[in-house]
Amino acid sequence: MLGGGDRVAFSPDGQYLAGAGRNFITIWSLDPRQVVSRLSIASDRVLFAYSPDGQSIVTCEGYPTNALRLWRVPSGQQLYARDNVDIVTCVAFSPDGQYFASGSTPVSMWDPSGNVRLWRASDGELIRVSNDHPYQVTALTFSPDGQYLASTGYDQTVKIRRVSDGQLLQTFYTEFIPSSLAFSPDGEYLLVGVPWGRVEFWRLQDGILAEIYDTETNGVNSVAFSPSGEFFAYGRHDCTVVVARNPFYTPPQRVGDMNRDGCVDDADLLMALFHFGSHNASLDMNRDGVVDDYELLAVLFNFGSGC
Ligand SMILES: [Ca+2]
Ligand SMILES: [Ca+2]
Repeated sequence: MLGGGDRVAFSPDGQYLAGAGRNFITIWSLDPRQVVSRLSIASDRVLFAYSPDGQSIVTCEGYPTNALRLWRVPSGQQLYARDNVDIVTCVAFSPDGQYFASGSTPVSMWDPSGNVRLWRASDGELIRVSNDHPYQVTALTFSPDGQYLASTGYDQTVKIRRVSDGQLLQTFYTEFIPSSLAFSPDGEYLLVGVPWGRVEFWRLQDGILAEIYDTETNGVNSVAFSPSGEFFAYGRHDCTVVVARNPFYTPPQRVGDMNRDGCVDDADLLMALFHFGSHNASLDMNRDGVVDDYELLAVLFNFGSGC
């Protein structure tokens, strides 16, 4: 069906499927099942990414053009092209669709121009180039709030830059070459996949390597979190996907659950009563500076919830 395609992706709304083949990307609609458009690519190797609103696709060609193009989809109209962007190895859109970032292999080892590029999606203007990884960039990803861009590569570092001004905020040094990155949905951890047998949790608040998984992790080439953050998953070279519990997941606090045990009951009611009028910040659920009738009513209206 895909004509030798090596990349596929559903549109964010699930209505279309895009598949990369040699010299083209095909867009199919799922209902009715038919080809909607074909994007012509001047290379037999191409990477692509959907914009978050599903209205466009960025494509990154290999040799000889090394071009980057933005397309309107599903119509397949090309909006612009930028040639000679090194050999792009990874591409990602920001969550608001305003930017996309590309990582690449420098044309030469001594090319000092940098290989993490930030582009404005509306017109393809190059906003910034960062010389963060002297060799190939293997992965990059935006934080869920779109404020940060993390990248990694053959130099065995992970760099986190602020998108607004490009300031380098954090550098993590990894023991092996990472293949993949994913921010936790709350933005507090960065998951780093390492093909040589590790999945690492880096805590962003203080830059600590908070957890390492090194069993059943040989050949990790992709990592991801579930949307709630309760689980994480990684894909391995042996075509196995492993799903595991996120050790740092904290469930959202239930309204009225003063002692955070997952159940609103008499213990919470007594806490609301005994601390009525106090300024105990941990019990002040609406953060207005005082434990008062708001907290008491929150317990009463949700009494029995989660029990
Ligand atoms: Ca409780
Ligand atoms: Ca309050």
